[in-house]
Amino acid sequence: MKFTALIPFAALACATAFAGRIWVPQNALYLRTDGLTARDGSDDFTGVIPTNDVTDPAYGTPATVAGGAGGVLSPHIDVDREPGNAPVDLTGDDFDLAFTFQFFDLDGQFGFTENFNDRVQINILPVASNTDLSPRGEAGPQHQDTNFEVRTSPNYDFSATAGGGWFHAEVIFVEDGGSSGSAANLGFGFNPSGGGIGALGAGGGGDPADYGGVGYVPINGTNGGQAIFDTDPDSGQSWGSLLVPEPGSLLLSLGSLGLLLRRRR
Ligand SMILES: [Ca+2]
Ligand SMILES: [Ca+2]
Ligand SMILES: [Ca+2]
Repeated sequence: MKFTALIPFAALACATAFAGRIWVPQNALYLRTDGLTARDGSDDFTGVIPTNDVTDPAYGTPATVAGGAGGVLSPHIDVDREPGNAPVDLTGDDFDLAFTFQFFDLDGQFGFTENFNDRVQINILPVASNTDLSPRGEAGPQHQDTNFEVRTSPNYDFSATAGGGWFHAEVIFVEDGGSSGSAANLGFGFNPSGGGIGALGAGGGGDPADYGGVGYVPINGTNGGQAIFDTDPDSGQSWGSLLVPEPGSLLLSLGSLGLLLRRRR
């Protein structure tokens, strides 16, 4: 797969740089790790987490094996149906898909839903801003669903701790064998108001109609359309991914992005 084919150019055209950091709105970072052939759960959630270092030589690698590195920008987290919505690849067996992104939530209460076959893990960390991923409080409780055809809908409530603001999300989807993707309806979604959609804390039972697809309009089964994130009144941003080049390479990185844009035209 060509590197240039993986980059959402419209998003990069909107990307902005802050003191050596590049914010790419409305994109997640994605990596697929193949070769996780254990079927006893022992290699669940071991897929490589994307790095947001744009200077990583493996950046743009669509698939890797344990020990690899890199990340691919994806304008959506669409895990609904095989073969997948590029660059997300749901074909084959024995892989993990790992996504990271940052989002703003005004009151610190929100929820996710998933019905991914086979398994899912979600980690949420309050961070300083979309251009500073320093923690600003304790991480939320780690959510795991290791049942392959059960919808789970964890809610989060940071209102009494870190409060509203920016959050870093890390989501890992596991496939062993058989089909992969959503067992029914929306495979993975977000709701910006955690209250009222099941008990707060891990495992609330959400209606898929109350959750939106991240960065896309789902077309399979019940769903709430495209997810809506709150807007940060300071930056005007709602969700996306921060890329962090080495300080000395910022101009090189920006120049490379510009070169890609010119080549595309
Ligand atoms: Ca496995
Ligand atoms: Ca909220
Ligand atoms: Ca499966």
